[in-house]
Amino acid sequence: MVSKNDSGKTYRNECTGNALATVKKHSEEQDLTLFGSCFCPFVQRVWISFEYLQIPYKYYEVDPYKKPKDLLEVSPKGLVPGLKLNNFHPPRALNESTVILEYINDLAMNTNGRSLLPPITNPYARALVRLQCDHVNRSLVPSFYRYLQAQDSTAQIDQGKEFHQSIEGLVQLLDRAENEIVRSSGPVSGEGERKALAVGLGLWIPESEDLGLIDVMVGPWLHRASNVLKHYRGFELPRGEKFDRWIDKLFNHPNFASTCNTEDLYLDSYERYAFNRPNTSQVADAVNSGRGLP
Ligand SMILES: N[C@@H](CCC(=O)N[C@@H](CS)C(=O)NCC(=O)O)C(=O)O
Repeated sequence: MVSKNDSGKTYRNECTGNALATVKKHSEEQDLTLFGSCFCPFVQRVWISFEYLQIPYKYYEVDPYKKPKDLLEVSPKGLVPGLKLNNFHPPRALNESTVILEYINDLAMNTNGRSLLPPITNPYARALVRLQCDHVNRSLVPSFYRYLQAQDSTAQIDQGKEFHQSIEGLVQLLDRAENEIVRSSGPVSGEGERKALAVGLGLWIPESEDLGLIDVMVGPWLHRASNVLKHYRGFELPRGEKFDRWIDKLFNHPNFASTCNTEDLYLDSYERYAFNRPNTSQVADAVNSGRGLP
């Protein structure tokens, strides 16, 4: 068990590293404004997708714990991400990372044809991806916070196992989609056809170099598992040739990497979770009281 001292650090409110360079490139007014916070994995989901889908946006850093008025106008609970739609008069807004994700994916499909999902002509493939995303939202994400907030060593061991199992559960769903969509559709004429079948299934598929919805849904937590959980809980991601290759492709994908901060920002920002300081966040409060995440 890794034991570190609580040095009283608080969350950061300015991006660093690659993420800062991306913020600077997206500081001009646009039809869409992404209200984000540098440390937030829910924001990162949406941010990666904006980059991948090549939709113009402005990134606007806000402090969701201070609940500024402009954030509350776009996100009723004052949670990030929020999305402001400036081309309506008066402007409209959306919140909830998963809803914003589907919205900008629809926008992209209608404007430049890009998409994070399998084609609409393959409803079963799309449903399998949504099953993976459902698992991430209902199992993997809550389990990440329970593990990070667990204080005594028995609870940390139990929650660590649960988090690990949750990742294994995702791997099973990734394998299922690969087998049912890419491998078992009868003889394929070649590499090109296999690539076509893999569209929207994401980087898990060895033939694919394109991000899929599942990659952006889960990537931010796997990344924080590799730095925050490793630092505060001594956690190691599962190993194996296929898993390692997926993680490597994901973390090094240009659209993923361009939204990542330097590691110190994550370690500082998550110290309050690791020591389960009271009133750390609505997410932390929900975990402590056994309620569903906000
Ligand atoms: N269900 C929301 C969760 C978003 C969320 O929890 N964001 C955190 C930052 S990582 C937040 O805004 N916290 C502010 C608070 O706890 O008051 C989503 O998917 O967008």
